[in-house]
Amino acid sequence: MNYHILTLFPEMVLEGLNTSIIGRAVDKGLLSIEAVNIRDYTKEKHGHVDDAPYGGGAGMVMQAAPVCDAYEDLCRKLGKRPRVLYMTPQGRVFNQKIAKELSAEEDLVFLCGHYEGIDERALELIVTDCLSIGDYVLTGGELPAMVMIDCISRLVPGVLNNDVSAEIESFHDNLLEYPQYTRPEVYAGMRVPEVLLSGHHKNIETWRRQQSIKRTLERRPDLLAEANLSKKEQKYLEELRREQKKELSSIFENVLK
Ligand code: 9D3
Repeated sequence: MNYHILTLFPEMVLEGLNTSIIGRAVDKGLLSIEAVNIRDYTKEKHGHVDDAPYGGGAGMVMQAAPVCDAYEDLCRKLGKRPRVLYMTPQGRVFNQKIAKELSAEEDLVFLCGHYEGIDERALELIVTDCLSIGDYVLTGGELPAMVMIDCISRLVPGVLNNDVSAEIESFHDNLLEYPQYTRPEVYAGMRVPEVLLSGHHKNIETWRRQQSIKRTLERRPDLLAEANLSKKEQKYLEELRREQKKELSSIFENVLK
């Protein structure tokens, strides 16, 4: 996987991605990360890449020419026109499924905006996908690009060690993970659940699945719509839901008393 990041802050993305697992994958030759400084493509003598918006308004808009010229120069070097992912709060919200799809590409271009955005004509000419990382306001697209690169990279074969990547494949049927414990058996008066000390693998497996289902119901009930549960597990979930309802109605009763 070859990433090409078009940005006004190359050192920000390069510094953020040269560590740990991603850095090692680059050293192994599984990934390459190249930052293209959009400012290198300005033709203005003062190196400006932005100007005031036509029609007025606050802030500055990144000009079309340096953005398009940076991309065209890259395409010329690569001999192809890779997908351009524009980092924008107006984009589709990035998720694991999108990551999986993007991990099949050989080259990806990340276009990071700053200021109040990029001249719409540049976007019309080169952008293939608009992506956001969620509904909150950041100062630019660099952190979103880094988030997506981190996420996509761990899906590239060889980046993670093999037993972790086997876990990704199963992805636990859209359920949250069960709680984990390690030594000591008692910490701050709290015992490790007895079943985990029993050595009974079947019971441990059942307990973990149930914990996953319980957590998902409590914390991310939206995920359950896509969950893949056995008949027994569906029954367990129904049981939990009945208990939830009972708790709620006892709260209501107390309020009405
Ligand atoms: C006029 C300024 N803004 C109105 C609220 C729009 C705006 C544009 C660009 C606000 C922030 C930004 C900078 N953010 C990104 O470039 C960005 C982003 C984000 O802020 N949140 C989540 N995902 C993303 S992807 C790119």
